[in-house]
Amino acid sequence: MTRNEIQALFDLPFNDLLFRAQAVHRENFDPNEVQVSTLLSIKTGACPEDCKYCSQSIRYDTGLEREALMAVDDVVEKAKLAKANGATRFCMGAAWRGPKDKQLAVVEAMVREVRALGMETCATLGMLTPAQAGRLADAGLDYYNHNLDTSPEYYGEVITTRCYGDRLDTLAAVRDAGINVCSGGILGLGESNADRVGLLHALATLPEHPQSVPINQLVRVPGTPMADAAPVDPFDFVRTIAVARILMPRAHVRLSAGRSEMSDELQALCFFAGANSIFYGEKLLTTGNPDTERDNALFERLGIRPERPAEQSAAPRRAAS
Ligand code: SAM
Ligand code: DTB
Ligand code: SF4
Repeated sequence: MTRNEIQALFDLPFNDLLFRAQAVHRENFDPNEVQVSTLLSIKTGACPEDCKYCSQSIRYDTGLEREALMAVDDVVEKAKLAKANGATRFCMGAAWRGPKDKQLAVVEAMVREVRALGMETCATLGMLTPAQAGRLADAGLDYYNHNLDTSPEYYGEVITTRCYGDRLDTLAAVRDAGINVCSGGILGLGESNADRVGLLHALATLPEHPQSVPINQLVRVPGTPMADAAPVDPFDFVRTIAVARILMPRAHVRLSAGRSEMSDELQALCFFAGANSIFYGEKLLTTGNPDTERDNALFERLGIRPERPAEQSAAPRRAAS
């Protein structure tokens, strides 16, 4: 798939694009099921990286309170709550450039215990070496989130403390360890439409499609360089979901950050375009998310059911295959 071919999908009349995306969606998924994940920030703020969108970078004064790495028991309590509220996957995020080996040992314990609750586990900890990815796989980690964020050309405008190649290396380490890859991007960083094409091209031409593709709308955080970025045209957001669905037919496409700013009608269009996963629970990592009552009501009004996770295997994917 070339960038020109992807651009041609973006250029389709809206109804034609959505019809195609919905057809692909139906061939691969139950169109009335949406996967439900809950996020927890297990280590907050003071991140050495300079991602211009992020509340947690040490370089910007966002008023965020720092929190050291949480205790394993406290994380397990939060996971139990998320499970009781209906989440089937628990995603643990840390504001690190990458974990130190001692920190990773604590995360491994979290993964083991959350998995023992019968939940799917996901972590997003920054860059990983192949050895670190192997350790997480051995602990039973189901998914690792590591976003490409934008096109390779635009990346340097958003982050200067690491490069696109670093991101691709971590994704390779995760894939090779047999952990499911969760990788997507953010819209609203001031990128052009061509950059959105470039992002989806990069994701869809990885050696394997990511199993999960989060599409975030920038949450504009006061104090960050992106605080006043122009809002995304909602139809362009829907188009991006639709093109992601067509390019990566078997991936769960997640309607991720930014739902608090979206109407129910816009979210419904995103589901129609092929989004079939959300973050559920009142908080993302540091910013707000729709409250659970609103999400439950939306699912009810749209006839959407939460997706039940695949039978949990006793061992991680690597050992199982
Ligand atoms: N520090 C790790 C990293 O960046 O890989 C993991 C945590 S980081 C907060 C996870 C992802 O959240 C980022 O890659 C970015 O795509 C997304 N993100 C962070 N701040 C955001 C914001 N203000 N709006 C939308 N997405 C955001
Ligand atoms: C992803 O793509 N989006 C999530 C998750 N992966 C880790 C994070 C969204 C963060 C939004 C800003 C915040 O709450 O700090
Ligand atoms: Fe740090 Fe991740 Fe935020 Fe970048 S996105 S500043 S790496 S926490």
